[in-house]
Amino acid sequence: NVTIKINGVETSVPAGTTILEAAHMANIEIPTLCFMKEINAIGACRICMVEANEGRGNRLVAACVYPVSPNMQIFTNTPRVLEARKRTLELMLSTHERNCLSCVRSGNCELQQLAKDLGVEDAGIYDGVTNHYEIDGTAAHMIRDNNKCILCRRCVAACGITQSVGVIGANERGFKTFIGSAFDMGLGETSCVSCGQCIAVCPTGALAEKDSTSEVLAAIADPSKHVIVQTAPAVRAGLGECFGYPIGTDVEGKMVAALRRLGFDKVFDTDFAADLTIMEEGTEFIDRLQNGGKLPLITSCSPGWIKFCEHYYPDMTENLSSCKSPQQMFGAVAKSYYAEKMGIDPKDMVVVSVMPCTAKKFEIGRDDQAANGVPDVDIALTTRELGRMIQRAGINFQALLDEEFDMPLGLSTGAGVIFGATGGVMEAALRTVVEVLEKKELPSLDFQEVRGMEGIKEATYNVAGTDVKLAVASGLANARMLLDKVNSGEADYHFIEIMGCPGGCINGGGQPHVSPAERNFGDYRAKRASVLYSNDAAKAVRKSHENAGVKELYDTYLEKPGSHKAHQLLHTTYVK
Ligand code: HC1
Repeated sequence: NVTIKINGVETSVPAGTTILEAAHMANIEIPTLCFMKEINAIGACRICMVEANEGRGNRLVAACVYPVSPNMQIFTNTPRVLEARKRTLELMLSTHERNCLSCVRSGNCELQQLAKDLGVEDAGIYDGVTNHYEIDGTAAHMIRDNNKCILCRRCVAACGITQSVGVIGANERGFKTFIGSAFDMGLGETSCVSCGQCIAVCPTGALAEKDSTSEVLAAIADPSKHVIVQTAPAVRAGLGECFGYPIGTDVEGKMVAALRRLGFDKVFDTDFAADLTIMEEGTEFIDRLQNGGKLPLITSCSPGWIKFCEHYYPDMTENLSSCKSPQQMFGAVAKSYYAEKMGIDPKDMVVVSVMPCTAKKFEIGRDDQAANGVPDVDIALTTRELGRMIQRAGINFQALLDEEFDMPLGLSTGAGVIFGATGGVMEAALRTVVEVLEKKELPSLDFQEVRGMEGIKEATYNVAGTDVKLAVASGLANARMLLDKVNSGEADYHFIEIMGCPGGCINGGGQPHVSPAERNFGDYRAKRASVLYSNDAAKAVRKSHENAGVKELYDTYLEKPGSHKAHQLLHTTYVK
């Protein structure tokens, strides 16, 4: 350890710690606009400047990259520091489109917050020539508005390093520099996988999901439409953050109440379809295991991962489960089984989904996702969009009393809800597959080895005399590492779960933005995941094959898992 002083107060931190980390340990948050822990220590934005004295007088240094040294004195709050930050910010603002009133990030924009904190009074003092960019709306899920970009390059790091996709970077040089795809192609023309991790880290409104809230409002206002909504597992673990609840608060009941007040005809749960997915995918796994099918079987619920597989590992698409994602299974069942039950023409139904994910916006428009001759799902919203709709409708979210989902598509088990955390699909599948193969009840339903936020997890379970080898990866750079091990023959798993976003859907690209301090130093992913595991533990039924609603669906409509009708509605195909 080394002893240093921060603002005159002595403290001791591990050698090699950066000033930024040391200050955090001493409960002082130094503002950052580009820093991302472990992946983007480039010191580009110069907002984290502090004064450091190593015996040669005070010098301004960038706290995110400058390491502490013995007896260093650090000053984070002097007039010189504040002036340096303010000046840098004013320069950024001089080329930033400042239409804060209508910006989607107004109220939680990091740039706006800093301008307020630093007392930037007239952002126009450096005004002069600026660049003007076309908004890129070519991708199904998001827009890029470079007029609001501050060139922090966090999106570039998220895309290239976290996700190993790398379809964006800096184009041109100097004053003309802008972030975009190679040759300035539209994002929709590249091999972007729609994960939205770039949006999650963007400090401003330069990147945002495509907003579909007005389409939803129009559908609700149309009396000829029966408009139903489904909510993904992870939404209940994130939505509360839009209304000031601490990270890790379960707001399932309030969310249901709010959706009813927005005017949806029925409020259902994607978790129902997650249970259904386990029935289909579990059956597929057992079939492949026992009949020499293609292994490892790889899960198919995460559309960012599916697109990644199709673009970057086309030879492995045969390993993918043919199951549609729960979002899509829900829509297919709603527009067939439920529509028939209710006597509604599927053409008059609008299925809206609320997802923690931006790739779900892309998924709804994929080929082979319209089992009933109409799209399985019509509109996919992110958690953030739902938050905005509730806010705009004037619904006092905090004051709402908990309400229950509608039946029959609102019934779910603990296995369905843990889908939203990395390892959850695997655990849910194991609860069913092990019981089916061993023909007896599991003594414990908790498969701890596949829980937790590590990027890659491995486990082997002896199931009915066979050692079943499993792996779980979240985040696409981790997926790449795992798949390379499989391809090289270094690993021979039977079953793999892959989720596109690090930590799984709880950290999806459509979840509420978290502060830089939480993102870099907090454990927001684990806190959100704990909501799902508590929700699971509190359920009376925790195994997908014991979901009474799913059983009835098979008994009265689909016949059995893997049936012809189940295949027609619930399975899909991939492109190479
Ligand atoms: Fe997910 Fe899924 S868990 S993909 O992570 O399989 O988005 O939450 O809805 O479809 O159920 C997301 C979450 C979600 C699907 C399910």
